Amino acid sequence: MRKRFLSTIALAGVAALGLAACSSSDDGGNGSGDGDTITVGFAQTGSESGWRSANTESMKTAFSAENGFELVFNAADNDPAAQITAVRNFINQGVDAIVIAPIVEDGWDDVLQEAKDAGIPVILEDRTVSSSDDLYASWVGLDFRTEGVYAGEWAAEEFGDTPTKMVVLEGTTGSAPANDRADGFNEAIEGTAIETIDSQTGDFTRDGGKTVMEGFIAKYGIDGIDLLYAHNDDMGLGAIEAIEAAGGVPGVDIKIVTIDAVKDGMQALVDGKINYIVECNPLLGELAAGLVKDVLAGEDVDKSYYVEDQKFTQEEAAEVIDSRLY
Ligand code: GZL
Ligand code: ZN
Repeated sequence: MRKRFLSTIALAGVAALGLAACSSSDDGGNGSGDGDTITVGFAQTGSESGWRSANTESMKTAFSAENGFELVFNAADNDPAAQITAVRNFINQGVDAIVIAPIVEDGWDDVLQEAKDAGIPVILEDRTVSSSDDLYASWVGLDFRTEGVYAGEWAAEEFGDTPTKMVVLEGTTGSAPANDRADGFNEAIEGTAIETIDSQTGDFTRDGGKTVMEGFIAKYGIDGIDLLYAHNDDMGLGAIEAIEAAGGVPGVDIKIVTIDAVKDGMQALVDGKINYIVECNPLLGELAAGLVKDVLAGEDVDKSYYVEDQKFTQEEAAEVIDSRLY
């Protein structure tokens, strides 16, 4: 499948298309987006990380009244069952469109079919689902597998043939980023002397990262761990607390590579406590809003839109940290 990467310009272009498509003609339809307010139900994962807060802010800014939306927001506290219930409530409420950042990939077939039967288009943002893509109109997000490859390529470059003991803080079990970041990283380190001695989920939260890292340190000791791969900055930041509490020096005794590049993660990178960060861009709101308008206006849209990610060394982070939007 040809991947369509959107640079920032293209990203704005698609969003503008969506916004323009529904301001040109005013058919005064039933919330079809032309002249009327579009009621959108947004089922967010929860508020598990700094990344999530930035994503929620981006979505709320884009799905604003001045942009022609009424946003019905639900945060499911990282509970997949609660998130499906929220989507079912949106269907019963008769919203014009539904946007979902699915906590986990599986279990979506039934409720997506119900939305389809109710004639309510679904746009996915951020994470993806394992359901057939005829059950949703479009998806916009990041290439999690490539993020994992970038992190693994750094580790392979950094450690090469040196026997290296690595522990992994996995994202939410069953989530697309956790699955794909693991796959990409492992592919990139094939053939190196990096050995995964332990791997557990910290559920993308700081507390989760700290608790699991405390367990790893209790089991292996600071000296028994050379490298930590954390699927997001927040778990890496929690691990840093655990390493320091045990008298270790994060970024030196244990090298750390994470994914997201949120402000606090980038600060830790500048401070030398993290060694490399792969970005995962949370600013998806404008594109998602443009897609909702395009879909409601009957425009042809692709099934997936990928937003480009960057990656940062400590030096590169120091250069950009003050100008970053999140
Ligand atoms: C990735 C996103 C992940 C972030 C975490 O796009 O789904 O969820 O990497 C967030 O920080 O909790
Ligand atoms: Zn229109």
